[in-house]
Amino acid sequence: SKRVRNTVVRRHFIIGNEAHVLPHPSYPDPPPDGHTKGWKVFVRPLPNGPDITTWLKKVQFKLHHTYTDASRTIEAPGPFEVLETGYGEFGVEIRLYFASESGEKAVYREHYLVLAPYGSDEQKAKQEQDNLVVAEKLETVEFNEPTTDFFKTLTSE
Ligand code: SLL
Repeated sequence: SKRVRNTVVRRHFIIGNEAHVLPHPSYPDPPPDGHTKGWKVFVRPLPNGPDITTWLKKVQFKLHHTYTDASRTIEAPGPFEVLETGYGEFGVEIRLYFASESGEKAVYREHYLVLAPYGSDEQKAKQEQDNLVVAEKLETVEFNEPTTDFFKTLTSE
């Protein structure tokens, strides 16, 4: 299909995780043997940002091979997130799939799970007190010369 020449469309979103020491109300009690942390990995819009499900249709999260069904696929409307318990940190392999009219291949990102408090002593103390660790980053995808149909989707928000 036709493409919009000399045009780049960028979209921003968040990839991150939150983590808690178990037990915690969001996770099964008792946790599986040896599991000390509960965590959630997610792909989400910016706070008060535009909907991302117009252009983002599916997210595959590939967990460490020690998990059963390590590949977790979430279709729009999501939420694009995986809630789990475990004991260790690892890199989550994330594949983003776009609206079919885009003709775009999936885009790959890695998010390294952060389960332990980090930062200054003060920041760590607060994370311990709240029993909440959050590690988020701003991500960008760039669509270079999008198809005319996908361009309409991207700009109709
Ligand atoms: C580590 N390199 O040893 C890492 C490996 C393993 C993560 C982390 C439990 C999986 C399950 C789990 O947390 N696996 O029992 O379902 O720190």
